[in-house]
Amino acid sequence: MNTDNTVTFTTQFEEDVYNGLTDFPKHLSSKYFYDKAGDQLFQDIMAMPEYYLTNSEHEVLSSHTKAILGAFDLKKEGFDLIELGAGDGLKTKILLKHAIAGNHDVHYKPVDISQNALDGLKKSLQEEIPSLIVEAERGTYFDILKQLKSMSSRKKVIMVLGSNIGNLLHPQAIDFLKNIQEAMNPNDLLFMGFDLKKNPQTILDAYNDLNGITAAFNKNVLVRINRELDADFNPDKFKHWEVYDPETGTAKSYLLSAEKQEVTIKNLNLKVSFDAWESIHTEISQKYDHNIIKWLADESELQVIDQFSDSKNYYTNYLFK
Ligand code: AVI
Repeated sequence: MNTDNTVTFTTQFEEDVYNGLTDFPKHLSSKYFYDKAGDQLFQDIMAMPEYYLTNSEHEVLSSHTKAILGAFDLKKEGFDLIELGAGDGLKTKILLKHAIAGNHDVHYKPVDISQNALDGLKKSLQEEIPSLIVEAERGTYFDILKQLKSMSSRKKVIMVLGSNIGNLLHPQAIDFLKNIQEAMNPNDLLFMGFDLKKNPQTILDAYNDLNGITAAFNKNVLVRINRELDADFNPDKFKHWEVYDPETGTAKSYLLSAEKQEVTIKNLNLKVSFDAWESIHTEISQKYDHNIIKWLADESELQVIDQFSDSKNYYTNYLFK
C-alpha cells in the first residue's frame, strides 16, 4: 500500500510487483506465473510437442532407469527421494516404480509450492504405486532446504528435474546449489536435469508456440495482478516476446506493451505508464553446455558422479555428491 511518501507492503507479491514495475527496465518474477490457472497452463506447455524438454527428460529416465538407480548406490539401506518442484511427478514415477519393484525401502518426499499439484500427485501415486510411502510437503525450495539437514538419518537423494534450475541466473543457481550442498551428508546425492544448448530455432519454438499457450502463461502474471491487487491490465494489449542468445544460452521472456498506456494497480495505489513497445522482463530459461554445468558444480563444491543424456543430446541429467 502507498501512503503519502512511504510505501508499506503486506505481502512479498505486493512488494515485488511494486519494485518490478517502478524499476527501469521493468521486470516481474516468473515465480508468480504459478497460481491455479498458471499451474494448468504449465501442464499444457509440458504436453506440447514443441516443448521438447518433457519428452527428452522422460527418455533419459526411461532409457537409463537401471543405470540411474545403480548410480544411486542404494545397496539394502532405505533412502528418501526428495523432489524439489515435483509437479505432476510423471517422470519421477519411472524411478519410483523401479525402486519399489527392486524392493528398495524408498520414502518419496515431493515438495512443491502448489498444493494443487501435490494433491493430484498424492492421489495418482496411491492408485499407481499403493505401497509407496509418500510424505508431501508444500513450500518453496528455500523453506525445505532449511529443513533438509535435520530431516532424517536415512540416505537422501535430492532431485530437481525439468531444468527448473534454468529459471535462475548463474549467481542465483550457484547459491541454490550451495544451499543444497550444505544440506547434504557425505552419503547423499543430488540428481538434477539441465536443458542443453541446441539449434536456437528449436528453443525459440519451445517458448513461442503457435497456439499461444506460452503467451497465455506469460500473461498470467498480469491476470494475477488484476485479481489479487485490483489492477486493470488488459492482457490483449501486451505481446509475448521470446529471445534466445546462443552465446550465453539464455532464453528470455518479455511482455511488450503494444501501445502507450497507463495501468492502475489500486491495492498499491500505483499508476504505471508504458511507452509503446516498452518491455517487462518476466523469465529466463537458461540452456547449458557440459562446461557450464561443471563450472556450476565446482563453484558449489559438488562433485560429478555420473551423467545421462537423451539420444538427441537435447537434455542431460547429472548426479552429484
Ligand atoms: C519451469 N521451467 C523450467 C519452465 C522453463 O522451461 O523455463 C517454465 C516455462 N516457461 C515457459 N515455458 C515453460
